[in-house]
Amino acid sequence: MTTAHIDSGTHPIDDPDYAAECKDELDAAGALVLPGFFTEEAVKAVVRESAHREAEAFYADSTHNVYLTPSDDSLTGDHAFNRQVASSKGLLADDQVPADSPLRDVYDDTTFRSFLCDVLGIEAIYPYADNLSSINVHFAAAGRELGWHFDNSSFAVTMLLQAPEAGGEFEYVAGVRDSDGGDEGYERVVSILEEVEPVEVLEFEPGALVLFRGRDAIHRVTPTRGDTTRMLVVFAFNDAPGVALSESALETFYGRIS
Ligand SMILES: O=C(O)CCC(=O)C(=O)O
Ligand SMILES: [Fe+2]
Repeated sequence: MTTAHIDSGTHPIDDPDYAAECKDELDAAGALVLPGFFTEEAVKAVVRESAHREAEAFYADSTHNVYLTPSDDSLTGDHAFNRQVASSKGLLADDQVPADSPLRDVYDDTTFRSFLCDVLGIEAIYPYADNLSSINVHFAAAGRELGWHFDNSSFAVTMLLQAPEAGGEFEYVAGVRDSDGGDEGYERVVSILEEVEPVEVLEFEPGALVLFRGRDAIHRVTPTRGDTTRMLVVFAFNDAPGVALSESALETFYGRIS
């Protein structure tokens, strides 16, 4: 039985043919958008339980390089590795998501998890072993953004809760680096940061499920414009059990380690 928060009439996630179709699309495009994956009621309930907690969100207000690593003094300041971009969005960590939130029903749903495995082509997925990383709610009020970066994890699973009036667009360029092959794509990174190489926009509405291979595709979310905060859920999984983020990563992303 699939949780009622997922519109399984439109998206029959327990049908192997449907999962195979979705896998083909993800493999071909590096991203998969399934509009109306979550019911309107579920989206509304999560907005209702989260919106008033925007002030409790943690804002790192940091600059970082696109590789999310410390800079390297042996390289020049304008090297792709040392160029800094700004990220100013905030987030609620897993331990701030209510126990009875629809987000937990979705995250724990075994049909949903096996669908994700089939689409991603992996055997099994597991929650994070720490109490902060698994389900996060992101907020970007006017002027806030997420700077260009590559993800550490090979895949991301998100759901938009609330779209801003303008801005807050997900921009990306696929295949900029080949992390397995050791090519960090320095030249293209510089060309994208300098707005020479054109970028793509991934369009999605509230309630859509978005699967994205962000380890080798550089991506960002442009600054929100207008009075409506962009709100988005990130469902984070591991392909091995018992994995926690390091204390330094927890400190960077959440400002605390537990
Ligand atoms: O907000 C989004 O749509 C993408 C979030 C993202 O790229 C991330 O959390 O790494
Ligand atoms: Fe990302």
